[in-house]
Amino acid sequence: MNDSLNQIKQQITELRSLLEDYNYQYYVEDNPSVPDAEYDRVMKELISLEQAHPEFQSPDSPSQKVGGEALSVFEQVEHRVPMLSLDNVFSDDELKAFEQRIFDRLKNSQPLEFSCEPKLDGLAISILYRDGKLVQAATRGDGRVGENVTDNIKTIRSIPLKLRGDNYPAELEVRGEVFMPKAGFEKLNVYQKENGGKVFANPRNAAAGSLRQLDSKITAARPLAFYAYSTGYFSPGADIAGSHFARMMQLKGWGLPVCPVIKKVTGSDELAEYYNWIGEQRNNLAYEIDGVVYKVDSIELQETLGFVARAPRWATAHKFPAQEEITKLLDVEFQVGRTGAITPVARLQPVSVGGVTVSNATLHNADEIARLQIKIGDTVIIRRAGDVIPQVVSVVEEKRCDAELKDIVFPTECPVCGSHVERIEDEAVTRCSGGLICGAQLKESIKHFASRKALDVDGLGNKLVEAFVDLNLIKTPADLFTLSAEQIAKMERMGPKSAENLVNSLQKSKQTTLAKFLYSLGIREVGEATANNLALYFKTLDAVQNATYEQLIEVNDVGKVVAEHIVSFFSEAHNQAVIQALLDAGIHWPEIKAVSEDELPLKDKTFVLTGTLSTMGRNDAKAHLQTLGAKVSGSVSAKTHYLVAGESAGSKLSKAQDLGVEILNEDDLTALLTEHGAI
Ligand code: D41
Repeated sequence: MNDSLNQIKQQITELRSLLEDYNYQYYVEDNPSVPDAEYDRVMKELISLEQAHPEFQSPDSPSQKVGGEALSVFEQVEHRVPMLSLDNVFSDDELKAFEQRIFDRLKNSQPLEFSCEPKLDGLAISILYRDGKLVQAATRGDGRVGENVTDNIKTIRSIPLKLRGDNYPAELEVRGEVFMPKAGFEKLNVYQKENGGKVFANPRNAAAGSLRQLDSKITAARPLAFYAYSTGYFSPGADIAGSHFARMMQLKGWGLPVCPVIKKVTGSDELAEYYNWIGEQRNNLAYEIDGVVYKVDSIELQETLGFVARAPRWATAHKFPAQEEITKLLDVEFQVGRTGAITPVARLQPVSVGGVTVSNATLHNADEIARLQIKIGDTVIIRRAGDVIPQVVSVVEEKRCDAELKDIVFPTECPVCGSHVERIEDEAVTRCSGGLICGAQLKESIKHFASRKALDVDGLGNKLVEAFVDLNLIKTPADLFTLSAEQIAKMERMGPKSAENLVNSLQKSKQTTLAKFLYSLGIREVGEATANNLALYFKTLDAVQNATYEQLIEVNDVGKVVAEHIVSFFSEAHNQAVIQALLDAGIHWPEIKAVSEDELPLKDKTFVLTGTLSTMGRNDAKAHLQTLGAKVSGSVSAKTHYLVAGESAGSKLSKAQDLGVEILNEDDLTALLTEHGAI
């Protein structure tokens, strides 16, 4: 064999062994070491090499056997009807091609009916009902043989032990996905962390790990759920629908949970519409999904189309772009925030994650670095979710090359100002002790001071603030008001007109409210709502400045920690000096009229908040309501006057409906708060 052929053979062997490792970690250990996208890429590379060199093809290559082996500790179950796998499409073009292949095989290109549903990120199981009773449940395994997990499946609350009605087949196999809703997953991980248990990387792993417990009591304590998505074997002659959608509705009638956003559509344009529709709702769904699934609705056509390898020709998954990727950690830099918190930031080899190029990720703090056991030079998995800063999920140990690694050393001095750093016991955060001497803290404080919810200085961008500080033109927020139009006009990208505008908006910002002024000072843990409460309670700046710890904890929403931060802020001479300078510069606000408790507009009204509020946090909403005199309670009772129901509201909403409590949505709440001047 010549050298280059030898090299290819070697490459194939390496790819196979890599995939075998990945498969083992994914299927047997429930602990994937690489993202799906990386697995797919290696598999694609192997398949293309094997196709180009059939002489190296082998029956035991992972390309021939996509799936895992059943664990020997569970009894094995052979599926009477194999559990098929699903092909994927990733683009509209691939979707069109999927539809075209169906037209070609059917020799007919009339628009087809499809049944569509989300692709849940859980694990597939098959449940056998005999005479309406649940008698066996098995994991998919490799599609032919799975594991007997009957005892565990029986513990899942949404899975009925007996079917409803009486027209179900004598024997019926129901197939579907076991998954862990997001909220349950978060709770489980908090519990696991507190109790020294295993923390799961994602809801899929948590679901798989929970189902594969030898002790079903453990499974019973896990928040698992189930949606049916097809049928397997059923008794011949059974009265079962000839359309997938209708069949799902039959299952629903027999008591099985079916995903509520299942929909029947016609033609591939409507498939794409469904994909976009679900994509928009993705973040609001109670469970994790990684795409949608399209199935030709007519069972007769499904049978005509049949399957290739082990995937049906009549169905496909349309995946969302990957949210996890693999890349390299090039370096770690340390950023200093407004309160001095030092955050390690990972500098990454740029990589596209779901269409967005990511080159930085947060490493949070020293504990996180220790937990990840990460070093500079490591290959890492990063995750991007919505608009939040990307995270480093884990290190890919297999790709570690010791010679290239460098330890991450947390600084003992502030990287910006050189002041010593402190880490308070029991706190994860390391802080620079420099206060406003530290350029980084100063820049962030001034940005905060001028931000929209604080003094709202129009036309003062972040870059401009940084340049002012770097040029030593400002050393405190009060110095902003000493800047002349001539000085500003000399700055980069500024001219006489924009300089004049900035001077005007600085002048305008001097007219404010006590609440905004308190918020603008950037006292630790004093957010917008707390500042509002402080202003309403004390009414004057003097009173807030002189408030004792005991007085402060009387204020709604002010706890021990916040009270301590407030006292300590005002006891610092340099903070007092800045406040005086700001007042001297002309910052002022209207006097707050003394309103007696009796006059508060929501006095004697009890509110309960539930679900997710998108424009303000529940804490802020609570504080705003309290400033208007309302009581905010945690549970719904006959004494509740209003329930504010955000997105994904659950049992509190149904209880309130049962009790006839008035329900407000987020818009109603905003209108109410605006009407009474709370926001
Ligand atoms: O939600 C899912 N993960 C899901 C998986 C679904 N909604 N439908 C599915 N339909 C099928 C066929 C078309 C074969 C009945 C599936 C899967 N299969 C599947 N899950 C794991 C392997 C295959």
